[in-house]
Amino acid sequence: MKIINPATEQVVAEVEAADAAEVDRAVERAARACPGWRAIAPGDRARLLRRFADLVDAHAEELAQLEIANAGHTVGNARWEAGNVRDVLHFYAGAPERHHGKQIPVPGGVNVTFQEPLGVVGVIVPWNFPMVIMTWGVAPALAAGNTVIVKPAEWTPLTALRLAELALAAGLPEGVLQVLPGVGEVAGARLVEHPEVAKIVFTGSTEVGKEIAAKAAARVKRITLELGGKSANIVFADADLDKAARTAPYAVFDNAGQDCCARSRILVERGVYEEFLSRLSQAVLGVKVGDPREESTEMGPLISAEHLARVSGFVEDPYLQGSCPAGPGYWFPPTVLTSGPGDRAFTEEVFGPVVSVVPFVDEADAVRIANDTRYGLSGSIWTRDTGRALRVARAVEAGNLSVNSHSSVRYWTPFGGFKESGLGRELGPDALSAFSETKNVFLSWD
Ligand code: TXE
Repeated sequence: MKIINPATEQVVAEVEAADAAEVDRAVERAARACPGWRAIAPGDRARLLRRFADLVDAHAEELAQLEIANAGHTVGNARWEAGNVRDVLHFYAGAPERHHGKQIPVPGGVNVTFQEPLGVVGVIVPWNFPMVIMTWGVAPALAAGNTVIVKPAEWTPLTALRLAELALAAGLPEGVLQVLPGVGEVAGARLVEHPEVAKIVFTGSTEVGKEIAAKAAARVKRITLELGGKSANIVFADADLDKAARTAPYAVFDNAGQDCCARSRILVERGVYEEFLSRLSQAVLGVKVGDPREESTEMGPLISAEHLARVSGFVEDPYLQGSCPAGPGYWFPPTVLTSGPGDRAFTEEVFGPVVSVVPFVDEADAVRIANDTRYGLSGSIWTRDTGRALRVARAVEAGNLSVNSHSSVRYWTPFGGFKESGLGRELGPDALSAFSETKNVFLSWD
């Protein structure tokens, strides 16, 4: 597979694609490594994960530069991502000594529960946040005593491969963490179908997610799914309009809109719609799009020529467009649309720097529009009325909401979607239970 820098269209590496037989061999290695990994004393497993995190920290700039060259991320984003990988590894390194069972008194004895690892876990990763999304699956899976095979996205295997090297350098035993670049329909599909793979963690499109869920159901295989989104950013008339308008572009144009949490529908209370639109337009025209290596750049390119064509297909009659480089590179300008539910861009996940802005009448109308989607991943609510903020937050069908803010991700809190945005939760302490089975043992004293 040719790995292309999306900002320059230059080939940065060539990576071999694993076929089904190679996946089978990796699963065999992972299964062989399982008993040894789970037998390591919890404190020692924790130490190995901490050492892995420390090595990520020591190589943070290298990882960030690799992500910039491979995924076109801005330098600010890429550095945040390397830091997030370190933090997530440290967070779950605290788990092996704490993730254990209970004792439950029962007549005639006691029941004790154990948190048993599942075995081999497959983590299928998309191209939008390659090293971060990989780690959200890998860290809790390893901490809970599983071995892991990662299938990175076709476009973006480089940081995943480097992380696997760092894991080995940290002392993780051979076979505990493997990275297998390959094509989704070949390597990814084989991981999903392999009988020895106990669980699949998948982040990607809702369509492939449904296919994986159906295949996994046939074997009652465990799954965690993080799928698409079409999140609403709801702005009430009493909000700090200046801040809401200034920050709205970053809630959707960050990572060039290739973000499942992108607030790609802005709903504005009718009385302040025109004023908001004018302030938003100024903010959008100010977004600096260009060389992702420059510190001042706020938005980089799209991932590929195919994706650029797909995003362009959504935009017919823009209200406003910012500027972007002409090429080479897969550039698309920050774009504002004012067309509503009749427009495909308002209902489908564009996954590009395109935002639709529409007015609403009252609170009930805002909630109705926000929920009128098959997705339910995230969203924002802007108001100075705390009661209303809470009412709307409870009424919006989404897994991650923020009030007077656009942030969605903190690694010690749960992350995941309602409806077709996914199944299960990642991050936070509860993610560990998605990587273990509870075993209940009765000890008789008679
Ligand atoms: O995703 P795919 P694509 C959405 C977004 C984007 C669209 C398409 O709207 O425009 O999906 O992106 C692997 N069995 N999101 O085509 O195909 C594939 O190799 C097993 C939202 O890149 O779902 C890659 O590693 N695996 C999203 C991963 O699945 C398969 C992030 C994702 O690829 C497979 C990315 C198969 N049959 C895209 N087919 C988010 N939630 O953030 C593909 N893969």
